[in-house]
Amino acid sequence: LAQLSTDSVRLNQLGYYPDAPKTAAIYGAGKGGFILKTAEGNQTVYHGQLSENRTSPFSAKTTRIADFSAFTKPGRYVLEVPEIGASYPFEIKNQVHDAASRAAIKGYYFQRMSTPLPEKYAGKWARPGGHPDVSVLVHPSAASPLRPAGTTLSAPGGWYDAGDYNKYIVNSGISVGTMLAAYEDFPAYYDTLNLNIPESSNALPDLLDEVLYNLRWMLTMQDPNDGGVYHKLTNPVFDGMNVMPHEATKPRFVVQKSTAAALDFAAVMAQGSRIFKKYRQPLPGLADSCLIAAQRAWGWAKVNPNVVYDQDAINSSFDPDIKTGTYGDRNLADEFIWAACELYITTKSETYYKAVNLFPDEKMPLPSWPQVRLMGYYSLLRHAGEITDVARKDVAKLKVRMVAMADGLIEGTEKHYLNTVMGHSKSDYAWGSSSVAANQGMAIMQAYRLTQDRKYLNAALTNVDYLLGRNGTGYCFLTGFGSKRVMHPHHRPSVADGVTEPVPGLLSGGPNPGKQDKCPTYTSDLPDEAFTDDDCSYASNEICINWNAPLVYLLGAVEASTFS
Ligand code: 9MR
Repeated sequence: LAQLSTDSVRLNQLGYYPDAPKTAAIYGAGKGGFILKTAEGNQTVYHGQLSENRTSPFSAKTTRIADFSAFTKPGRYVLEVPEIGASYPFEIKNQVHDAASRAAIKGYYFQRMSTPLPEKYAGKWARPGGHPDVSVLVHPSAASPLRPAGTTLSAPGGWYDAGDYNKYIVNSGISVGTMLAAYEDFPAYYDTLNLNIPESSNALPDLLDEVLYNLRWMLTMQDPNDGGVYHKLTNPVFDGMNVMPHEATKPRFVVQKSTAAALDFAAVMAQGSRIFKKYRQPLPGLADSCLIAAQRAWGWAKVNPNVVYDQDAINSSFDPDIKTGTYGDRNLADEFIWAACELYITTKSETYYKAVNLFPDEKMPLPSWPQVRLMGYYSLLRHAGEITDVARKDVAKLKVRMVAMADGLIEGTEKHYLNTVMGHSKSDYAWGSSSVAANQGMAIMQAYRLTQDRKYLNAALTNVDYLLGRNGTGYCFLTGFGSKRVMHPHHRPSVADGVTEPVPGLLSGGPNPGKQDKCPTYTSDLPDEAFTDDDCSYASNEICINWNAPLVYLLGAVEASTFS
């Protein structure tokens, strides 16, 4: 008898909503049936036939799909395929992603800097505060007459970007924008969601409290003298892996201002302004401060429309050299679009709408840190009921395009070897591929919101399944969740804290055939399998705020929608 393998049966390791589609991908050719058994009593409750063989375009491996959508009874089950194997146990129940949705937001609490994380909120991942950032040096690349090189400024708080200890405005921008989008789209869901964070008892929903922790830091990155925004706050070089936040005490710098930083900052400050307006108590003045900050950053960007952060150029002119992440986007047209959209929506001033060409072509590029055009479009669609005449025709066209984009993403899912939207093309497996899956899900949810057609919600769920286990690696990519778990993310606190389990609620980057880290433990070069659960793997197994954010959106979206 062939050895039965759990890894051959890939499914969402958390489970499925009773009324949602439910499928597993079985690795291995053949024909035949599958059964569902209760996880505890070993009782067969359902049997079905596997699909025809399918082929992965990346590995030429064969899979078959087990579809048990017709089975809707809540409980804990395993799926078994004779002679192949049985899955990990999973659940069928309402709110099956509730814990994951909360944890993905709470992951940001664990990324907070300049503050201790007491056990009350952080459990066994409690730690002292690190990086006060109250005496940050002005790098020569950032020097101005009023803020000369070597003087200091205070810019505490915010989230660590990723497994490293630096903070980057560009990446903070898309992360905050995505989380605020989640709030704007599903306020009723988030208004009551308690995350057990220090602000849980205040009048603000916890999601907004968490976002505010980073937004307040972002405000400190604006030069009050000209409205420009420093590109990042960073050590010159990355710390060693085995260093806790409070042990990382090297000097920190703000570096050159950039147009991308100013525009991403302007976008989220404008968006934040309209959201925080509702909370004059306990936040008097915050909404106004955000809007003023947004307008000043926009003003700076209009005068400085092409200041790119070019780290090599900076290092050839100034000391010390800066070697940390660059987020050095060179095409700023989309950042102008995003900022203009948010400023227009918040102020209703058509000046912003007309300031740049918001629709230079018909493209609908999936969001990522260097590509934020759709962030602006999502907001326009969300606020379609409040726009002025100037935008009406465009937004009507945009609706059609948004739905067409979702249709394009969905096409082929039914016949796909994993039955997911993720992984139709090799290019999906970029650095941070998990965020591609999550952003595809977020884009498709926009079509669901526009049409209320259930096929979009079902399609978005296929990528939830992908992230939680139905993928080429068999891993559940969210730390703290699933049976085949990520245990060794490239995340300094998780490496250095002496706790066996990594910090929970963080999304691993996922397969990346680029393998730029040259980690020795990869076992595959295949696009959908080039992943190693090893902390040396910053290219496949780091965590990052702009990857968690679309997961927060997607999990919140499915929890807030029809199924729960
Ligand atoms: O997510 C970023 C990815 O798109 C880039 O290809 C990569 C190399 O520049 O950098 C990634 O971002 C990293 C950042 O530079 C530093 N903090 C960790 C980020 C995730 O790996």
